[in-house]
Amino acid sequence: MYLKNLLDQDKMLITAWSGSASPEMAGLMAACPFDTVTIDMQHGAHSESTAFASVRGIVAANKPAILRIPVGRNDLASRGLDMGFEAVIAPMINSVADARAFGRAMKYPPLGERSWGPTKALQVYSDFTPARYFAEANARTVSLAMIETREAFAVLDEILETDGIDGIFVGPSDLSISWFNGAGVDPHNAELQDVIAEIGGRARAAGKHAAIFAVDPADVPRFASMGYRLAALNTDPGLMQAGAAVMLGKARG
Ligand code: 3PY
Ligand code: MG
Repeated sequence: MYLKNLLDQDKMLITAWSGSASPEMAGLMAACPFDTVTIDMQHGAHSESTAFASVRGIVAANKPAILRIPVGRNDLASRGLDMGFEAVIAPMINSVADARAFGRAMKYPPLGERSWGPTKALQVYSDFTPARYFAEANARTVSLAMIETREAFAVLDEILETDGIDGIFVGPSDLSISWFNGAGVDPHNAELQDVIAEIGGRARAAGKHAAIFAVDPADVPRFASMGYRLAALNTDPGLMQAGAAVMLGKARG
């Protein structure tokens, strides 16, 4: 099922987060009971070739593929869609101009300026003819603007109204750094939870998707109660460490 349709079901979706530059690992995560897999090109080790090579394995597992681009790389947003990613997360969207530039790269006219060339997407989704892809792409592709600074929070409503922006994705770690002016990384800070709740509520009130990164599994139900409907659950190294701790603990009694 397409991500857009999964999001329309209005239940909390959980995405795996692939930072290791390995299409095999991304495919393995897609085979786990996650709802989607996100390939991270901002802080993850993925190159363009490992990111693009990951799509087929994710789609083969019948899961939507999501891409996080590096800061300001809107060229990779449209290219990622061309390669078959259904959604793109853009970090550090701190102004309406940032949001507008991201939205333009994600949507064909009249909403944006995306250029035609979804060759790989048309192969991956064999139910699409070029005409049908063009007709449906603007409604089906999902653009998520990362809200992770005070500057972004100050213009949240304007970002939510920007053409081509389908929703927001909160980065609680960067938001904590910005909110407390560099005092530390504190994504679980109590004051910050009120800010995160307000962002989720305002996104939903504007009719937009609310997504967020969860460091701990216990964060996910709390974020769901704030209106979020897509959460990333830590990272592939994090899963490995948590799994190793459980298995080694049992093995060593
Ligand atoms: C953040 O918490 O700042 C993120 O970008 C999560 O990946
Ligand atoms: Mg961040």
